[in-house]
Amino acid sequence: MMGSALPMNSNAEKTRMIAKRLLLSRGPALVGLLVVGGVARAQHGGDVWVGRSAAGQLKVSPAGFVPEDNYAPLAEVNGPLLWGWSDNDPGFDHITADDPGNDALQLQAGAEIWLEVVAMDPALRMLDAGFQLLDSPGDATFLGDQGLHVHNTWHIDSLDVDYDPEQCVWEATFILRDEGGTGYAASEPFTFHGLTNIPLIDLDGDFDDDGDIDADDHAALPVCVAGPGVIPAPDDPSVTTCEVECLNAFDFDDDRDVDLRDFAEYQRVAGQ
Ligand SMILES: [Ca+2]
Ligand SMILES: [Ca+2]
Ligand SMILES: [Ca+2]
Ligand SMILES: [Ca+2]
Repeated sequence: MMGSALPMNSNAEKTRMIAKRLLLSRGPALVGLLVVGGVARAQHGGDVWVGRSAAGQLKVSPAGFVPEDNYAPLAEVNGPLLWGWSDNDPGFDHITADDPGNDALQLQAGAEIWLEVVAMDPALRMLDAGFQLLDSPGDATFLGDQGLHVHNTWHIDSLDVDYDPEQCVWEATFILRDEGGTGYAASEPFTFHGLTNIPLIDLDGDFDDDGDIDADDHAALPVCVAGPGVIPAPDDPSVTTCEVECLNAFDFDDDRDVDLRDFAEYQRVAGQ
């Protein structure tokens, strides 16, 4: 690995401060909380699978966690180190078997794979096993060789001055790049669309989760309907501004939209 790839900017200082707070507060027990995985084991279906195309470009396999299509709910955390929401999933795993149908092949010996930030929403950040903070374009962390398997820490920071309480989905865009002898081309940028602080639950039409389906729930439906194949974009602060709340309540067929098919199912359960 090339030392020059380590970002030596203000992030290094931020990282040091976090590590210091960590070690001063609880020591190794907390370190253990932040560092999960890294050992070879069965391929994680909930992880991003990293591989390459036959033409030698790094890529994310569509057979694993698809950043653009999958929600990743983070769990609430209330200190002493992190406030807001955090989780070690999704992680990054290597492809363990060639998948020619998806042009997603295993990495070869000599690969040295890095994850680099292209863009990250305010109040969102990633911490790696070395307590490096990734939140700005160009920040990068080493994922490993051809057998990489890493679970970094995602964190939505509720104390960040830019934290927006009306936001419920955060985005992060990365590229993968190779600094090893394999010399793979960098991946296309890929975006985690669904890092969310809202638990994914099936509310079966009960939008306000009060055990009934009544006028309050009816009122929320039009705010959530966006049509087939379209992720809801609710924009009524008196009801919700959160797509995940809409999908929890009204996406009966679990295809990330609220359309006429969902409406028909809503009418059925509301009529019971
Ligand atoms: Ca209700
Ligand atoms: Ca009610
Ligand atoms: Ca649909
Ligand atoms: Ca649907």
